[in-house]
Amino acid sequence: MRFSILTLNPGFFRGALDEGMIRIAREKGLLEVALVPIRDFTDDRYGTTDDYPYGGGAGMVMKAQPILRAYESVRRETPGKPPRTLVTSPQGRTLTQRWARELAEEPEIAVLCGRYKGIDERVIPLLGAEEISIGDYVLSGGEPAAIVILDALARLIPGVLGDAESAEADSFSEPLLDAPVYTRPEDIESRRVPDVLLSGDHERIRIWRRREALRRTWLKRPDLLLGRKLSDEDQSLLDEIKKEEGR
Ligand code: 9D3
Repeated sequence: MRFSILTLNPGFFRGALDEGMIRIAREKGLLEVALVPIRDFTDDRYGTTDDYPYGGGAGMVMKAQPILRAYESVRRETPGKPPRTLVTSPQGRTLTQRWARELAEEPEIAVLCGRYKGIDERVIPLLGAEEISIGDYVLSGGEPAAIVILDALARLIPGVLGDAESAEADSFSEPLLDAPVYTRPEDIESRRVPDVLLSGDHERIRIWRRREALRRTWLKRPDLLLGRKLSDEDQSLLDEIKKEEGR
């Protein structure tokens, strides 16, 4: 996948691109990230990227021209089919795991990071872009959203994760919270690791983990269980949990 980031603030991404899953995907040659500094595509000597909003009001608006020129430079890099183009925006459709899985299949994505009060509205249809939000809280701009999107997609690109991890990643299509995990030592200020995890009985451990995953989901994210068909095993584990939790 080629992932182009059009931004007024390329410095934001340095570091993030060289760590974690994004770095692994890049090192494996499965992901290429291109930072496109919008300021490089301004046409006046001051490098003006924003201007006052028509109709007045507070805040500045990102100008269309530098963005359109930056986008043309992306198109020149990989002629052919246009990239799937996203614009970060609080007005966007919220990124979900389902949408991330779909986007991870694209060979080329361009993300335009919004800043200031917003982007000249005409840019969106001109780029054939989809607006994307990462959730209902206020960021100061689209750059952190672009990193979140890239991280979510990078780990879904085929070959980035090992087989075991990919199998686990798939199981988000079956969204349950994780069971608690522990590592050494066995005792920390009298808080002990649950005995079952030290038992070596893999079947008991599997069932315990499943029960605790269901318990946490039931207690912390009951919305994830609503309208979901449970296996007979899950249903009887959940019945036990409800009894234990007195609900
Ligand atoms: C709808 C919010 N606006 C009300 C006046 C103000 C505003 C808040 C935050 C305008 C721009 C921004 C900057 N946010 C983003 O660019 C952004 C964002 C976010 O704030 N939350 C979640 N996802 C995203 S993607 C881009």
